[in-house]
Amino acid sequence: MTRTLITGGLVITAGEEVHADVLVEHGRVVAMALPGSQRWTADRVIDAAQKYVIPGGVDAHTHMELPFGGTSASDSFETGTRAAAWGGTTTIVDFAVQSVGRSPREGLDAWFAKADGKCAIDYAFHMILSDVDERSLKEMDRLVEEGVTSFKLFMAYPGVFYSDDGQILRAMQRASVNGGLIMMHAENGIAIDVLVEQALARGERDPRHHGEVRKVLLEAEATHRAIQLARVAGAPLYVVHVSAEEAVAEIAAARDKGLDVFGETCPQYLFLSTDNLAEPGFEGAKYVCSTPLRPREHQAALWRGLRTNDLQVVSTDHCPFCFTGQKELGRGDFSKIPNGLPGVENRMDLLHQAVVDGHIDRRRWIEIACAAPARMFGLHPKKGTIAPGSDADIVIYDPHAEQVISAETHHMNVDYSAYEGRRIMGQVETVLSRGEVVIDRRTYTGRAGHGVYTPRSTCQYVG
Ligand code: DUC
Ligand code: ZN
Ligand code: ZN
Repeated sequence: MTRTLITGGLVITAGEEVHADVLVEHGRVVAMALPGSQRWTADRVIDAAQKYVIPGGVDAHTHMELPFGGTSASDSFETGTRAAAWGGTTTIVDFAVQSVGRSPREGLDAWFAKADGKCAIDYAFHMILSDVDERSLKEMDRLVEEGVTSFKLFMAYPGVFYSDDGQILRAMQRASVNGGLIMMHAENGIAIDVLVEQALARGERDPRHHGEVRKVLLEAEATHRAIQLARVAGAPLYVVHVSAEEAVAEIAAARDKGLDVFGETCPQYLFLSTDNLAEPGFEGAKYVCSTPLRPREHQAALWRGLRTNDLQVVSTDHCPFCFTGQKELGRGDFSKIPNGLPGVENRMDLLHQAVVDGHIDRRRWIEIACAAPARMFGLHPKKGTIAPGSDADIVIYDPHAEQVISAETHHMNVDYSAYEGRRIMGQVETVLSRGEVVIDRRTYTGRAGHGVYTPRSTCQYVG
């Protein structure tokens, strides 16, 4: 097994920044020391002078190959995890889906089959519960024991993924006992469906109306309701893809009461807005996702939430659909545009740009993109940090390189970029996944099947 030495870089973790040499053996970090202070020998030496040495990113919200809106997300586990590696992410937690009328176990097995032997980086699963009944509740216990320790429920999408308040309460009660973490898509889908119908009847058919019917108040109301249900059940709660200032306020108020309520936002809510949804022609379809993009005034509250720790995690909700042939399904009817944006390759870079722009500092960058998602979903300290004993998932990041994001150069299997033309300071140079170099000075050296399934413990912020 190769022994690798990474020399002279600035090692950044959520806890500290220190110039250090990092020694890697058998896929793990074995030691760290002041630069040049040890006479370590190695098969491979990576010079990281003038560079950052950071933990590989942990993207806790992806949807590779998700069947949705009459089509399927365009990245397979193979293409999506390769793109993730290019962007400095070395672990994804994807969502296995329980179909209505089927057991969670069947859904999980299907997702294992999709990912097996395909992934360039390590992966784990959450479980989407679409049918909360006695059988599903019993299976939750077993899934937690096996390392699928988090469960997404939807207050949106009636007839597809939707759970009513009774089902949500039962799942939360179960989670309060078995240690699972409920992840909530908090939008009032019943009310949204009424507004969709009324908008279409008025002839409002363009992509921008997607943002108008999925109202801020309906995200805030659902967030509030989810929090109260979690309190009744005595369960922790993680709210996914928070996009509205008013929803952040609900989470902040709950946290001020000392409740175990957590929030995630995504790059699209931090960097894009309803201005994108309103782009001329059908261009706005590229930006249709749920929760929807908001007016840009909401961004300040999201950045503030990330600084104050009212929001803990930035994941991508990577759910790509090509413009041609997929987003186009909704020409003339915004409600038929498949919901989702690509982004698994862009998250680490966009958040580094946020460091350059002064929204967050370097350690917070690593915390929200690596350490906190690893802790939230039971992967720490194996993932999300650089420390003796941790997996050697390490990125050599050049903070001085400049790049322009473009579909021409990205590696995701999707025909547009939501960030086309955006200038970024900083670029991933080299990536190690469990000690294997998978990106070598911007050449892909990884392989499908290197990535392994990684069972998780329960949320490390609770209990
Ligand atoms: N939101 C999306 O934008 N896509 C997939 C599912 C979801 O909740
Ligand atoms: Zn969702
Ligand atoms: Zn999602």
